Amino acid sequence: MEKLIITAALTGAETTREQQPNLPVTPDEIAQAAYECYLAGASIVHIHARDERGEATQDIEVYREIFSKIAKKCDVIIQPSTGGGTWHTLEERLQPVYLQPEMATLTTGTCNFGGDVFMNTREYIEKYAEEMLRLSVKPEFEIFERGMIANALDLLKKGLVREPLHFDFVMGVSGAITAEPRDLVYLVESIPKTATWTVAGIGRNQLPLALIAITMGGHVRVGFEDNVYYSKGVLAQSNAQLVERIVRVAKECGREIATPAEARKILGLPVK
Ligand code: KMH
Ligand code: ZN
Repeated sequence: MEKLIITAALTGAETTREQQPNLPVTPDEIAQAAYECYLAGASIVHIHARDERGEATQDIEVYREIFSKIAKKCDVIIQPSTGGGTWHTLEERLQPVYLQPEMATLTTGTCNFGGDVFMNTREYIEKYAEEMLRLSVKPEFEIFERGMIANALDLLKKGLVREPLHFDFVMGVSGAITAEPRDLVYLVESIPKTATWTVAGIGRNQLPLALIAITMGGHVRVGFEDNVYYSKGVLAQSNAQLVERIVRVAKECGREIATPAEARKILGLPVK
């Protein structure tokens, strides 16, 4: 099996300091959390920016500051969100792509998201893909429902994305796909054999799905965006603590951990 790519989703748009007092929010805190996760074994950091009030923002200048602070500390792959929060406009959400990060997320369909709707129209899905192609930013398809895979493959048919494709299965969001093992198998069997995939289980689904991915040959995303707990009722101390646990378990299963350079190779990213 290829080495394990661990993504740390550090902040998210929805998680609050009330839910997780150690949530990194300022550019300095996010950069420090990224560095700690890199030291622990993460090769990708998934970034959502926050403004001075701690609210999610897609402001390009805040992303610029975060990227520059992370890059000064380490060579981890920086992957901003184009999902933002459900309340951001589709134009706002695209902003971090113009900083030409190595990767960015791309959700290829609309779904319910708790009490909200996470809107991704076909027009904008294609626009996001076109801009990422033009700026050499590799998309990570955020798959909240099976139909989103079909839309991603449609982008491939239209020449708007290049192989190898990379998918992140986000499982257990209220209103979208559930997080049963059979759901994960179904998603994995629905993508091309040449594609890579990672799984982000929401809340208590994070660890069980990560364990399945480790043994199936997939990759793993953990972090406060998706889950603030270490175990039932016990808050995690940091994003890095969640990464460290995956590293320990993966090694026990005989799965080595990818460095950022090795992750670039696995994902088909240009070597830095
Ligand atoms: N916050 C969610 C509505 C992404 O980062 O690309 C969307 C999200 C996906 O978090
Ligand atoms: Zn996200």
